[in-house]
Amino acid sequence: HVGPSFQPTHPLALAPVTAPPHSVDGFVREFLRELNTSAGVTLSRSTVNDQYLSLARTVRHYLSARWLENTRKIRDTKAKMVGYLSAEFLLGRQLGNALLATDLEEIADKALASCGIDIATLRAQEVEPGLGNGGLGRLAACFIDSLATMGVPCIGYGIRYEYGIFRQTFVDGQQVEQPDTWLTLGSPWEFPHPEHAVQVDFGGHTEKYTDTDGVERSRWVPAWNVLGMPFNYMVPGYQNGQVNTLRLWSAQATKAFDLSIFNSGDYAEAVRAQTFAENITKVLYPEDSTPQGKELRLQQQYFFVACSIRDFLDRFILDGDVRSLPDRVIFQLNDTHPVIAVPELMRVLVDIEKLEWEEAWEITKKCFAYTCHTLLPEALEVWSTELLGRLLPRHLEIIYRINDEFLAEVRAAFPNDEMRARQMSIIAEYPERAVRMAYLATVAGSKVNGVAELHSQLLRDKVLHDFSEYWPEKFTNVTNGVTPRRFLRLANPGLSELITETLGTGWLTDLERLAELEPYAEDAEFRAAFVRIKAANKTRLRRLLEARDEVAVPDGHLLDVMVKRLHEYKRQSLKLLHIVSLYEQIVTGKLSADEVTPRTFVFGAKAAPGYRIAKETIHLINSVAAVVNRDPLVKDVLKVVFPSNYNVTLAETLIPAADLSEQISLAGKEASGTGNMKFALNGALTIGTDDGANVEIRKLVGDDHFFLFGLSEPEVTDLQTAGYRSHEFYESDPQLKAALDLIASGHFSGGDRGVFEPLVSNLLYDDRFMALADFRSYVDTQAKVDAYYADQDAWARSAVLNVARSGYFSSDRSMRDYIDRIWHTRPLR
Ligand code: Z57
Repeated sequence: HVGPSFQPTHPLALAPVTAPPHSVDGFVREFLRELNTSAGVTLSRSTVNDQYLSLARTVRHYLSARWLENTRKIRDTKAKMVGYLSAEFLLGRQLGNALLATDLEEIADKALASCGIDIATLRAQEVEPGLGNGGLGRLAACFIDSLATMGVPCIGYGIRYEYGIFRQTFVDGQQVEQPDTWLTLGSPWEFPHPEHAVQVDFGGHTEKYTDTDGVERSRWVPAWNVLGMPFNYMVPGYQNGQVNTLRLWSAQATKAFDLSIFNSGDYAEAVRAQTFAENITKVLYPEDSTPQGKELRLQQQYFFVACSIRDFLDRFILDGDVRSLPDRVIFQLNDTHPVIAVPELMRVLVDIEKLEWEEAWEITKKCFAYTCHTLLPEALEVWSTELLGRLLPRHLEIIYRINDEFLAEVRAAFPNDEMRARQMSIIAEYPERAVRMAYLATVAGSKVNGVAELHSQLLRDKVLHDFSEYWPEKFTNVTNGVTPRRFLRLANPGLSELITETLGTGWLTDLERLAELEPYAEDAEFRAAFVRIKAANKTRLRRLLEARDEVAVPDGHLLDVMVKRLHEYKRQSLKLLHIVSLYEQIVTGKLSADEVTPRTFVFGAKAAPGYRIAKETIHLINSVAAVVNRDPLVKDVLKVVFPSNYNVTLAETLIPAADLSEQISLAGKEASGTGNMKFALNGALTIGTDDGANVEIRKLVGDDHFFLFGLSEPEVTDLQTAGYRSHEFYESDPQLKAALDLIASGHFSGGDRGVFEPLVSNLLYDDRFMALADFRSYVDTQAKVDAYYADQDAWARSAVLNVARSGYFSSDRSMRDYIDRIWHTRPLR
């Protein structure tokens, strides 16, 4: 470690780091140097992987100079930073984004071509870091992209899972999970920093003692520990010379483990201990919105936030004055996963820094803000006090004290209202004593936000009602957004070029400027160009799916796409009932094939491995696809495509090709949705319920350019209260009955009625998410989609208006809202 007294004498060591020359020759030289010195091969002997790794490292060199400078500036100016704490960062491939950020796309193309290499082959070699499940993880990735682009100092803190989200394959139509070995071919984007490793303690007990100042204190006597090894990733802003940091933690065994090896003489036992430590960051939990309450998961959560808080203090609070912390950082809690950071900061301030409890609490409250991403009660994390007390005894003590003081306040404000105090308690008593992490976050956070207008309102009215009554000013909304760099410029270069030809440059970092496209919706030539681009994107998708999945996507179809995690509340089964119904009507002659608009239905979805109904739904989609796709009666009219392993990379080809975006969750269940924004931005029309950010999309693009259907949230609540019996909808709608009966008959399971019986029964006798109640409205609206699509000109006009009116959904705007309403940080310079 080089200390402050280190005085370099060579003049080159004193000069700032410089990037290689921004030219084809400069790039070639750097690339060949990487091949020779890092990969250790000559160009003629190099493999595609050697070339990809060398290309990645070459691009990295252009960024690192700016990165080092940026980090220095943040430290010197003591700028307030955002510390984005998230158990997931679903980054997607890095190469394309790095080339775009450095404005090296053309140069790299030419440089590699001159070496006889097609850059597309190298791009395809990259395995995306899938360190997230879905919306929440991808949102974190969009946010750090926007902050870098806006020059706002941010450090993302998360977990470097050795295995990210599983690779999905289908065997006989059923999902089979394979480990995601994303690191095996090398990871050129990360910088390991063993010198910044941090020790994290676990287990043991607490004890009272009298400190040297005579004060009675509590201290933690932990039983075991692991080492947190940081890996840095550069987060480049879009062509602005700003590079922020994402720091992901990996668990390793500490010296204590090594010592136990030496002492025990039991080699196998000692290695087992090593493995035990490294297990903590071994794998991403694949449940999206349904926490399993597993001990290892709590270990992951504490591990990464303990590392991150220690790291922030060590690297940015150089004078050791922890009282300045609120001026230096705001930790944004991405859902409840990092909420154990609250008692951890209290522990550091009180037990280690020896601050008074009251002062520590004032600091802690200023340092955190909490984003809630759900409305489903089963998604709200609780940790049993038994487990928490066993793994983190001191933290449990701290949580109890936070709760005692909070409840004393509540009781003072509402005397004789013990029910209220009990309802608001951070500690739940039934079915077991447990810590409600969302309540802890709400009590500790300076702000609590939902992720779309409707969601934030429902948080205030329902999920956190008592808290919003008590602290109305604490609650706010920040509607989600998506980064237009990845999801428009990189994913849809054709449309991006058309926009630049029309508006000039600048729109990519000022997305509201898309509004200037509005008049072009009336311009036949512009519409024709738009339609050509959509067709080219479909061709690109067709080629990809042919190569990737050996499926044929017909030409000239309406492309209807539903891609998202598989979840009952998202209602993939409703989409499926529509398909089965169309099929049933055509096959039985109730509907003539030439009355329906030829459509290709695309699904992409992973199911949590333990989520039975979700997995059965995947099986049913594949089974329906198999039957529909080989039936000559619907040939050329209906096609169902379900490529396996939907991920960010596939999304980037799929979304720009879509005509119709399916956003059909039961109203009041989808917190926001972000896929909905990506589709609209790429000129797909939405068929959707009045849920999450759909509400805002519809308001902005206009009712004439959005297909709304289904119950509203208040109607859902009323129907629930009145008593929902899905069976009645089945009985009273012959079309719905016929579709469900066809599935129940075994038609899609080789005559076996048992295979999909649980799914059918679930819909008929439970249907928690009211798919049957919304069926009629859905299929009627789909008929309107068909009719509208027949008017290609009107459709294109609406599609262009969707693009023109989606500027609001840039994650740059979300970041401005966080800054104004929550963080109060400023860009550098
Ligand atoms: C997750 O991806 C989301 C919520 C969760 O509670 C968990 Br756990 C994972 C999603 C919501 O379902 C989406 O509606 C939302 O758009 C996304 O988070 C980002 O806010």
